[in-house]
Amino acid sequence: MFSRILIANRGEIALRILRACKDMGIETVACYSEADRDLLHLRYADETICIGPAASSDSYLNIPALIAAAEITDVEAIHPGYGFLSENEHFAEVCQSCNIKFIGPSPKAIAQCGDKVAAKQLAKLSGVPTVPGSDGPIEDEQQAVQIARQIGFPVLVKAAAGGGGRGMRVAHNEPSLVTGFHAARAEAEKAFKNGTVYLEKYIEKPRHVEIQIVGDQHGNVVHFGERDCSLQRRHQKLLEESPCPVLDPETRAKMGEAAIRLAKAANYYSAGTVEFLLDKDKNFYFIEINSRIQVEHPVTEMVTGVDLIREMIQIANGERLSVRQEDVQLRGHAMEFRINAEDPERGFKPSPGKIHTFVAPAGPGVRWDSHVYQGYTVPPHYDSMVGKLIIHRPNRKLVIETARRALQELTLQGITTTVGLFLRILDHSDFAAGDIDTGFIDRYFTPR
Ligand code: MV4
Repeated sequence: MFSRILIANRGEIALRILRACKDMGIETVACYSEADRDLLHLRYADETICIGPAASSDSYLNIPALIAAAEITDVEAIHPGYGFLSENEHFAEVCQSCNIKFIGPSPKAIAQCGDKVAAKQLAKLSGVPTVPGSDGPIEDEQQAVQIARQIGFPVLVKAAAGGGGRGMRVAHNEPSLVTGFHAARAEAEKAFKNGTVYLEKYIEKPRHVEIQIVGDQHGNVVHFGERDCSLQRRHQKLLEESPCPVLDPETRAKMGEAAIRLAKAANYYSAGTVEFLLDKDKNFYFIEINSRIQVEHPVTEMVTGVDLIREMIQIANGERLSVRQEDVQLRGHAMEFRINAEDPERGFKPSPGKIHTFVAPAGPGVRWDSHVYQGYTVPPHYDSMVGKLIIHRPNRKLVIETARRALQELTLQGITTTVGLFLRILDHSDFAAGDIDTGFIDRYFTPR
C-alpha cells in the first residue's frame, strides 16, 4: 500500500480523504492556499504545504505547484477529490509521467467522459439507452432544424464539453432553435474553448438518477445502486437520496447493468457516476458520465456499507475490488443535505464569514461530513458548502423524521445557511410523497 498521499483539495472532501487514509495507516500531506491556513484537516495531516495564493487558479488548480508539493513531500499518490483538477486528463497524465499515482481513472477514460458526444456514442455502442437526437456534433443551423423535425420539438442544444448546464438551450420551435443553436455554441466556446454542440429531444420534468460504479484495474466493475439527485437549483444539487423513491428493482438492475456495460467499454477503473434521466413513464436515458468521486457519495456509502474513498485508494494501488456484485446489498434509506453558506431569501447569495457558535448534529442515523468548527471563518474565495448532513434510517419516512431533528440540532451562528430551506422542503407534501423532479425548487422555493 502507499505510505504517503497528497490530498489535492480543500474543505470537507480533504478531511474525508484524510480520514480514509488515517483508517488505512497511510500518511497524509495536506496542501493549502494562503486563504486556507485554518482548514481543519491541516491539523490532522502528517505534513502541510502551502501551494499559492487564495485564487484557485493560483493554488488548487496550479499543476506545477501541486507537482512540486508532491515531490518535496515525497508522496506516492495524489487524491484530487471533486472539482478542481479531479477531471483534468492533463493533470492525471502529468502525475503519471512524474511517477505519482493519480487516484482516479486513466487519462484516456477522463478524456472520453469529458467529451459528452464521445461518451454518448460509446453508450449507444454498448447498448445503453440514450436520448433521441443528433448522433454526433451539429455543424450548422440547417442540420439542427432537420434533426429537430425528425425527433419533434421541444429539443435541447447541449455543449459537448458542457457541465453545470452551461451551453444548454431549450427550443420549442424552429426560430428559437436557430437562436439557441448559435447562443449555445457561443457560450460553450467562451466557457470551455470548445463550441461543439449536439441536439437531443427535451425530456420534460425528468428525474435525475445516477448510478455509482467502481471498477478496478483488472477489468471488474460493480455498481452500488442509484442516487436520486432531482432536487437542484440552477444545476447545483441541494439534496440527494438513495434509493430513488420511484425506482423498482427491475429498472434498478437494468440501469446498473447498463452503467457497467458502459464502464467496461471505456476500460474504466476507480469510482465513477453514470447519469441518467428518468421520465414519467420510468424510461431511462443515459446523459453523461462523471469520472470523479462525487459530493453525494456518502448516501451510497450509507446504504451499501462500502467506503468508496478507501476503494479508490486500493484500486489506484492495483488491488481488486473488495466486493462482488452479489455482495452489494442496499440497506435502508439515506439522504444528504448540502449545508451551504448561502441566503435562500436573497437568491442564494453567498454568505461567508465567521462561525461564532457551532454545534454539530449527532445521534442515531446521523453523519456529519464537515470541516467547520466554532471560530472558523468561511473564506469568500471558494464553493459555499460548509458541510453535508447525511441521514441513514430503515426507510424514507424515518429519514425525514431524523433529518428534521438533526437539522434543528445543527447550530451555525454568524453565517446564513440553507438549513431553514431544508426544514421547509421536508414539510412539503410532494417531497414527503417522493414526488420530485428537477423543477421542484424553482416551483416552490424560489422567492417571487
Ligand atoms: C436534459 C434535460 C432534458 N432533456 N437532457 C442539465 C445539466 C446536464 N447534466 C443535463 N441536464 C439536463 N439534460 C434532455 N435531453 C434536462 C436537464 C436538466 C436537468 C437535469 C438534471 C438535473 C437538473 C436539471 C435541471 C434542468 C435541466
